[in-house]
Amino acid sequence: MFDKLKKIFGAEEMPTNAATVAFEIEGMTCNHCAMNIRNRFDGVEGVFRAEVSFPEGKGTFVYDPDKVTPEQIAAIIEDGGSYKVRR
Ligand SMILES: [Cu+2]
Repeated sequence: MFDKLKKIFGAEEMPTNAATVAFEIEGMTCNHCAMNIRNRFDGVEGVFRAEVSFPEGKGTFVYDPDKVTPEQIAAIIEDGGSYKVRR
């Protein structure tokens, strides 16, 4: 997994302590919802990767635990109230 991340982000951006969290996400009705959620993480410091699947109703996030918490990631998903993370 770290090798894969290195290829995507480049060695200099590669966190040595990257963690992964997956959430079930309620409220997505189409692929655009998944894209919408994914786009919320553009430029969010400490989130290296955001994968959201509408068919699976799920989001997987790779993050730096020194900079961001799973609760903060969940709050970004739920911002605006359209989607709900099942914790
Ligand atoms: Cu949608």
